[in-house]
Amino acid sequence: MAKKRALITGITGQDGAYLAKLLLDKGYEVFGAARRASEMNVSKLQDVGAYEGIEYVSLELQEITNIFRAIEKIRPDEIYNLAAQSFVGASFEMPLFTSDVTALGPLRILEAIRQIDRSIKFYQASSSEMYGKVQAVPQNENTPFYPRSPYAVAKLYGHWITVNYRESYDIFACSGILFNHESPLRGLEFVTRKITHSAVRIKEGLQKELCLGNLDAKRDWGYAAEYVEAMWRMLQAPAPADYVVATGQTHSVRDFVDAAFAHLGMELSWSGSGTEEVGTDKASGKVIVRVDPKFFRPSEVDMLLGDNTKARTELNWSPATTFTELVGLMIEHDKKVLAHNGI
Ligand code: NAP
Ligand code: G4F
Repeated sequence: MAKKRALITGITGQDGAYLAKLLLDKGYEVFGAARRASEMNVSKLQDVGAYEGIEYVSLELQEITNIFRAIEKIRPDEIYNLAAQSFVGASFEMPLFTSDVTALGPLRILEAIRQIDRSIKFYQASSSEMYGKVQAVPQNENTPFYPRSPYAVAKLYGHWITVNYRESYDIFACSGILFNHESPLRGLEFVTRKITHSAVRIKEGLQKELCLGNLDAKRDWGYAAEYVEAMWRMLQAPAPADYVVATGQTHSVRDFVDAAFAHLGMELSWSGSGTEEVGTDKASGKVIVRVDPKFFRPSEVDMLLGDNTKARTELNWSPATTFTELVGLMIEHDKKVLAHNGI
């Protein structure tokens, strides 16, 4: 039997690496789409051992012509659209760029599928950020959306255009509403990896303080390597649908900081409040965590908590890694990186 062919956009990102590895292990022919750059960042693909097995294709989501060319040439069975301007904070500074890539990017791919071959299955990387100012707790597939950033508004467009092309043109298109998922491959701009990377450096005396924004924000954090399995399962289901993928547990940024330092054998005491809050290392009496207003967002998502019942029952998917294990594996990775690179 011929191998299935999958095209993954955003191949250089966290999820791109884990999904590529998963599909290669399942015997797929994997085509990885990355935007042309002077040097493509392949470190995450190398970390998971997927770099060699992928055929690379140059693809910019803002440019419809190269999307058509890539799909015509590859004729994939499945397309996973993971590419996006994915950092919420940056979307306030780059709302137009974010909209073009993150909202219109999936439309361009769907339109290419519509015109080239409607049997191509499509996965859209939607986000729990779409719930924003949450209208119910926990959030499931029927919870109304209330986006709070240009990123979330753009993702909401991507979600609805996916639903619309499914309903209008009978395309097997799924929207995965994924809650935050982290890993050692997470970019340093996201709060979890910023914390683990800094905590290890502080422990080793290479950094004095970790400066953060809103410590009270709560997120449903899972392990990325497990979440890509849910993406694949959506495209193997008997019929296309939308699914929440989450752990069903929520923790604050402050909880994450505590867990990271606890894994390193350090305990913090917290004092002050709001922008004056600091975390002090109990053993040394030194302030090692400080709130800095520059990391606050113009509008915040206070709390996310997902209800994964549909994914559990219809896809037989469930998360395995706990919050404490996730923090631990990220810290252990950053310890290795530090020991290896010395920075
Ligand atoms: P990520 O690590 O930030 O990766 C984003 C990818 O998109 C990178 O490969 C990036 O390429 C690519 N990209 C950005 N702009 C592009 C453009 N104009 N044209 C083509 N490619 C472009 O994100 P991730 O954590 O893997 O997340 C994957 C997807 O899931 C994203 O769409 C994200 O918004 C969504 N999502 C993530 C989470 C989460 O918690 N991780 C939760 C819900 C939804 P470069 O290397 O060239 O920058
Ligand atoms: O790690 P974050 O930047 O992730 P955020 O905004 O939740 O977005 C991530 O998850 C979404 C799924 O819900 C994805 F769609 C999206 O692509 C991305 O992967 O921030 C988490 C929380 C926020 O409330 C933020 O205000 O942490 C708070 N925070 C506090 N201090 C900080 C910081 N965030 C960052 N990035 N840096 C800080 O210093």
